[in-house]
Amino acid sequence: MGVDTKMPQRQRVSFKKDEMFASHFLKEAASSSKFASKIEPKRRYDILYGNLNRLPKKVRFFVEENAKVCQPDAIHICDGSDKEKELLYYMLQRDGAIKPLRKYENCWLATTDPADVARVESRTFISTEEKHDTVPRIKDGVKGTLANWMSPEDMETALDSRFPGCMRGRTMYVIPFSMGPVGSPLSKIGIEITDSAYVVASMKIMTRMGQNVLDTLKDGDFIKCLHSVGQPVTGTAPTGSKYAWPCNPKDVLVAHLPERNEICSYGSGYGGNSLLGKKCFALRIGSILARREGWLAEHMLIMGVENPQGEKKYFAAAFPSACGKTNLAMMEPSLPGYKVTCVGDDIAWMRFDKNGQLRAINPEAGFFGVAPGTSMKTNPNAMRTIQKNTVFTNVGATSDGGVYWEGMDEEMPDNVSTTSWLGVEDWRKETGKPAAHPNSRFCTPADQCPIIDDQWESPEGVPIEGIIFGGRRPEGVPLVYESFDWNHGVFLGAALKSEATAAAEHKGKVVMHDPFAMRPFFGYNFGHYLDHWLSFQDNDKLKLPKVFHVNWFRKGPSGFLWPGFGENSRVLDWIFRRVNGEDCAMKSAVGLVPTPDSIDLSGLKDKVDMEELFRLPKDFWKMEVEELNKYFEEQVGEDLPAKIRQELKKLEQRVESDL
Ligand code: GTP
Ligand code: SPV
Ligand code: MN
Repeated sequence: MGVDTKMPQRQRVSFKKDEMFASHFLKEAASSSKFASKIEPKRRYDILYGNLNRLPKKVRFFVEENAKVCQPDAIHICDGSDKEKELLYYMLQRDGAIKPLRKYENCWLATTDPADVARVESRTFISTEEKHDTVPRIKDGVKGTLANWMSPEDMETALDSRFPGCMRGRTMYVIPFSMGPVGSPLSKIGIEITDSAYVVASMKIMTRMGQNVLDTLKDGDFIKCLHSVGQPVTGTAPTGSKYAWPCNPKDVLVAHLPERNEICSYGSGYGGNSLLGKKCFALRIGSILARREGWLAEHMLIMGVENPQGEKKYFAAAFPSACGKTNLAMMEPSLPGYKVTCVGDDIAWMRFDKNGQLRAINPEAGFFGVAPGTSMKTNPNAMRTIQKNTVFTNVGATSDGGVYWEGMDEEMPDNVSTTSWLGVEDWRKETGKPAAHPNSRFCTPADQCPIIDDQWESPEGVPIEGIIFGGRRPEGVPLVYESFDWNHGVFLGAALKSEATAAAEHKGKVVMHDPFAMRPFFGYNFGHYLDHWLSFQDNDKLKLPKVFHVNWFRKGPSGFLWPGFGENSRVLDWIFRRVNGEDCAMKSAVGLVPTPDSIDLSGLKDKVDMEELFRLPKDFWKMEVEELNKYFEEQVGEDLPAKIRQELKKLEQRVESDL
């Protein structure tokens, strides 16, 4: 790689030089800062890159305040330039944090500490003055599963015992980033402070990052994101020494302080724990802003679907983590004449425009996609996307400079060996241990996707005509059905369940509730969230999209009943026709299901047992109703909107009378 090995000139700017400026803000900070007692006003910092003086005042104050607390050796203010990118990758490689993958263009491999491989839901908290703003009021003795609340006092203690001095010996990076196209009325700005260069490199891919964001921000407000790997080092990274992924698994804390527009994350350098624009900002804080401002921040892909007649519609779909969003968003339809384009694969920010049309933007600029299971057969467009400028984490490495993971489906020549994500050389399948961690991921720029939608960066967003919910349901839940109306659609979201996956620390394949695929990502009380969704029904100027539920994961004796992936286009075709008002649905106990033969199976290679795919076992649904009732009563309690309770009652009656 053509890296300029000359380090940037060290500008020796110290805080002392700006004492008047700093002391003014310090005084102001003293009363409000959560770390006030720990401030050491005399410390000096090297500014390694960028210019503190040119930062907007509020950003500069945020940086100075946290520099005094975290006490890094140096500060690097990101400008998002190519030069900076080269410098970062150079340093990461020099320190052993990433290795080049010579088979591809500008691709890299990082492997983490085996204890830092996924989101840590049990250590993720939201702190508000009023507990009820964050979690539903439930009975004493019941463990809530819809967001973890922490009191501001406990949060103060938790933060105070972690952040002071946490960046000693490290460089503090300042990342100005925009969620959504820079300058779009739907976009929001954040500043992430981090001591991980890996996080900077990832944020550069996942968000719009750099000087242009600061230019747009001017003196406006932003979401304050503070991140530390939580492992202070003394002295600088020993060049050439064996690299150890910095983290502090026993003290992980992912904290949200919505009343202060702050996110503070400590101890993990991986994924949603550390790329704070993603789940922390775009979903948890985002959902709070959305409710306040009358829009929706959702864990949804956004896709364009063009039918053989050339008519195009956009859909948004919410599936829980590792349940198929990236795959659906990039699918290569098997049905002739259909064309799919990708707007986003994980998060949708949606707002009704003045004509009552729901419009969505993808706040991200990259894909942080699950690697295992991605192949030329399942997701060829993802495979094509990741051939360049991609950072892979926790996948296997091949001796010819490539990557490897379970389900990649590629013949390996005899003379090529694989090193597993844990560093086991000459790894063999027979060991029974995977070459790649099940939550290993690729981090890749969205604009490299060959089917990226031509409107994917449109500032006003794309028009959404259907919302699709889905999860991994091995039993009882049909391939596709449609809600009777909006309220029933909201109920389908509320009742969403799925088998646990490796995206978080859950063990085993137990079916868990994951309402709206947002269980780990709600920023506020789920009961209030339901009220917000239901409220759109009251405005008759809004064109409410149709709502669907899909399940690619129903199982029979010999595995999945439905071939999935590109064949899911057959289900999209039915959904498309329903949105166009075609008479191809009939009532069932659970919702509107396809009339016989209305799902196009032409050209399908293997026979599919459609009867079994759509069977509604009475026992199963009776249990489902009972279990949902228990869940809503225990977990949402008095905060459950009456309309949702009514929908459940209606489902119960239909199950009793129709099945
Ligand atoms: P997050 O990034 O964690 O939010 O995940 P995601 O929802 O984007 O899931 P993704 O598309 O990465 O898929 C996760 C896993 O499910 C991969 O191993 C896929 O191969 C598998 N998968 C996706 N779609 C299908 C499908 O239609 N059928 C089957 N059987 N598996 C699928
Ligand atoms: C998810 O878990 O839903 C992800 C991966 O998209 S992470 O960014 O780690 O949250
Ligand atoms: Mn996700």
